[in-house]
Amino acid sequence: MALKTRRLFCCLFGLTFGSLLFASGCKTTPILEESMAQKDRRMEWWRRDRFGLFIHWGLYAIPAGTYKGRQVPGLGEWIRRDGQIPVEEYDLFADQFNPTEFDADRWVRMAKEAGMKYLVITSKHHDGFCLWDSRLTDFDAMSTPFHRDILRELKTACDRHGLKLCFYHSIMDWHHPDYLPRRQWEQATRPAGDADFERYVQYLKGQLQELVQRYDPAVLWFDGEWEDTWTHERGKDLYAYVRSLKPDIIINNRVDNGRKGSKKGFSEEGKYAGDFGTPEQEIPPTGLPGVDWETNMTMNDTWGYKSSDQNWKSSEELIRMLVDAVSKGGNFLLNVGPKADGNFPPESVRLLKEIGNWMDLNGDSIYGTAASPFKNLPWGRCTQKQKGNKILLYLHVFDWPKDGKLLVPGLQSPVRKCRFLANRQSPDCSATEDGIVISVPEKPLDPIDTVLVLEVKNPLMIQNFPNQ
Ligand code: FHN
Repeated sequence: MALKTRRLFCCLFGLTFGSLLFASGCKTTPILEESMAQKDRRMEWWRRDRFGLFIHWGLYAIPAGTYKGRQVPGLGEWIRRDGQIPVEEYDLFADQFNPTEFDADRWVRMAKEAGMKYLVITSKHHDGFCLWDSRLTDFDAMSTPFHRDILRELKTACDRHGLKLCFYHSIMDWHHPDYLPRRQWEQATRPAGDADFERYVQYLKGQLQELVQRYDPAVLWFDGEWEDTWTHERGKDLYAYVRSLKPDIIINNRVDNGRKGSKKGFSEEGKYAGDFGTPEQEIPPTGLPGVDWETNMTMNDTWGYKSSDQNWKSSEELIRMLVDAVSKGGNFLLNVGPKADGNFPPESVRLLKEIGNWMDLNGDSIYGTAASPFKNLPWGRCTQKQKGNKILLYLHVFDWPKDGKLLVPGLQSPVRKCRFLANRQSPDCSATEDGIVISVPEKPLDPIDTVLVLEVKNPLMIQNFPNQ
């Protein structure tokens, strides 16, 4: 049997029966016998699109950080745990869930106009509440006064506007009677009793089957994988199970338990299941060659809506974070926590619009680009595209040179073309022993990030100076 056919057979066999075939010496990705070429094909759209919207929405938007007149410290979506709200009391929020202003089409249009290409929404967060019409529980949107299938409406809107719909799904579940462990503070009032974690895993898989078969998500973004009940074996099994439901789906590394702490987000390469790393609220100092990763980031401090959280980042900070992540070979997933009425907070609307204004003129320097070939640029970042025998270098200038001379240190390649991305004007460009010097006007086109595009011949010639 030809190698390729054998691999394909192994892969299908592995996927169909959910068994895991460890790579053994052949050039394939670990965990599941899939060739690197197959993985590259599967990841291609994700690596091209670079920029997505994260949405944390659920019952927690109703208290919005305040419970029984008391501001509860911590993240908005953690209020049941941080407010030590008994499950019976928390469930009552379901009777109040009626986001009459919810308009999936408006949400998706705001994401699209911000330049986002995919949308990751919490199908179920740690509180266990489900945003779709699940046959496996009544703790879902259909059992509330709202009585609508939110994920179905978002799927229709994403298909209409050409965005990929993706789901965040929490392994940890503070509502399901079979999930273990119980929260420390509720063990006396909510004892484990005959809780059966294996039965919970079947529930988890049953809901994932509903989600994949009904809404065809492009990514499953797992979370809540850090408790002892979630083992490496279970992580590998769940990865294979979901891939068996939809072989070309992309799954993050939180399906397994290999992350080095929630702030690092990466798993030990090749040993744990998952297609990309998930650094949270931070951008790694450098990218990791050959490793796919995506920074997930809030616009303020909390993921789920919290009315007291007014610590909003500026569009300058967020645009530069997007560029920084992409310049290191990563994706950027920017979060909005909608309010209980179904509206995005006005600050989020404004920030998405401001980011979209920049992306309208400069999106080419983000989509389909690869990491910078430079170790360090004192004035900003660089992203690049290879097109046949030429390379496009997108120079992202955050700090505008006061003397009108922008030095690209160490670049030795002759520059064929040099222009501003936003208005296509061509400044003078000259080669010096220190690198390429571009004569720029007194004022930047965009004080947040002015993008210049250099076209050079492949292969790139860069001399790295010792102090760079
Ligand atoms: O506990 C969650 C948190 O609520 C939020 O969903 C973030 C998003 O990445 N993930 C977990 C914290 O690491």
